Amino acid sequence: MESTAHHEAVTSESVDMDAIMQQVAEHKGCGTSSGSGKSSCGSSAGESELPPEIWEKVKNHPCYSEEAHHHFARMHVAVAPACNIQCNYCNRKYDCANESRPGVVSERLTPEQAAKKVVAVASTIPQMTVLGIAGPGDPLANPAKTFKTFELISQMAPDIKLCLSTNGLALPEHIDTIAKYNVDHVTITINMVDPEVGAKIYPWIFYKHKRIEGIEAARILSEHQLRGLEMLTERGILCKVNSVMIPGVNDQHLVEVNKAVKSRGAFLHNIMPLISAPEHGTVFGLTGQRGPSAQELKALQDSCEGEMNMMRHCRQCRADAVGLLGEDRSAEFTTDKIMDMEVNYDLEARKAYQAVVEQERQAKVEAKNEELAALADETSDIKVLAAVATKGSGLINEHFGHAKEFQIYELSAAGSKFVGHRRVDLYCQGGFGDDTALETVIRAINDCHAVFVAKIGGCPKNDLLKAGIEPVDEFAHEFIEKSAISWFKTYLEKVKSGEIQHFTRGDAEIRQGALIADEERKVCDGV
Ligand code: CLF
Ligand code: SF4
Repeated sequence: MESTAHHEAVTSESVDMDAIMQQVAEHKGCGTSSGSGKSSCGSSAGESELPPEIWEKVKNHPCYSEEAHHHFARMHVAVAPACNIQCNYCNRKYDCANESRPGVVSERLTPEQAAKKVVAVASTIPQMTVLGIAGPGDPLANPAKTFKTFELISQMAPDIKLCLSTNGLALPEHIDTIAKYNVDHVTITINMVDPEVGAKIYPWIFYKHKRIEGIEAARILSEHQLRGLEMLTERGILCKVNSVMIPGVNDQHLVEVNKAVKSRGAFLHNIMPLISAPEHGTVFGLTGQRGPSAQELKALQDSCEGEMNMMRHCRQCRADAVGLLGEDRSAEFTTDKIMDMEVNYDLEARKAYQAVVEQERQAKVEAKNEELAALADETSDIKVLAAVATKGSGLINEHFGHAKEFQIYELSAAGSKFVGHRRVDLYCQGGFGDDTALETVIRAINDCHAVFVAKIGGCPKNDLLKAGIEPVDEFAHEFIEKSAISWFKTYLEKVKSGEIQHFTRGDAEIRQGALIADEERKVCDGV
């Protein structure tokens, strides 16, 4: 049954897809936005930098638009347990590490349970706009469950965008079905385009009822990934490519991957850090393969940014994630709870709520642009990073001690740019501060000059200052980018007047484990 409003909208859009994809291909990386002359890069590209048809597709997708991720939520349903390949950064006890950080596992659902869950979440969280299937194995190694789930959801919740994430091995054979179910967005994890590099990442694939190993396995996988990408973009389906950065294995090679996927029409490239703690029991974890540092990751993302749109706000979320990208509300929607929930899918109420969110977002963009105008004549080439404690909505609205992550912005004469996030241990332990956690927070934001917070106590303030990071609480509950630009203007003035000296900060650490809250959740039951 496909005659839904959602499907009709998508079908009418598809008429002009050739032109749209041409426009996507022509939109390369840093575009210069009209008016201010400031650049806006990658997935931070806003309404003024994208063709209107593309903007319509990405404006409320939290992964495809950096701006949207402050306001709109996604959810995953874990309906796909099996996988058809083996990655050296994966332990099958956990969720697919192509879109999830290892160390957490999801509750498996039937398509019917999944559909009920989507309706329950959409009724509770009206800003939830996207449903993704990202595991816990590979969605296309479980095609019947995956497509049944999409079918049910498109009937029950027609305004929700459908999203799929796959390793790509089975992609070419399922393109028509993906198009048939109006899946709006597809992610393919592509870690290499050279089978010799691939053989170091993938020990085997399972293809045509046979297990194939080594370079031949990587060759088949790569061919299917790239062919699948071409077939999707030919049909006007927006594609994102995820790549796991594995230092010494594929880090340099990812520049080549970036070029290969861009030339095949990928809209967005998401280079993610390898997470390889030994306790996850992955091949890379056990052989001591390290992940990249924060600056190594940023340098690679920066070097690819001139080529195409880069995603930098990925949270490597779990296969049953629910909520804004930086939060995890999955514990509110376990199967037991959903089955008892009375749900009322009110499309009009969802639309009305989203219209309010859109207004908030516009206000944020306007505030930023106003502040940006004051930097118009600025010629300094100083760039600094700033960490921000936020609960969402683009506001500095989180206390230092309550932050589970800090968002990182790069500030320069061009304005502010979101460049990543750093997951941290909670400093506040209910009445007292955890000094060990504070050390890890400082290591996680050690490349930043300032940290913006809604509130901070005296002790962490002093320790941050000693570490060379300025705690800033004067912009509590104000818009992040407007405030950060305002602070940066003052910083430049102080440097120019000689009041302070600008210096380059060091590197920072990317946290290797799962969040504490996740570790307290259910034990693994294996695939
Ligand atoms: Fe999910 Fe992936 Fe769709 Fe997003 S996640 S299937 S594209 S709706 Fe997003 Fe999560 Fe990163 Fe994935 S933050 S892991 S990129
Ligand atoms: Fe694991 Fe995902 Fe790789 Fe399959 S595709 S082996 S589930 S990381």
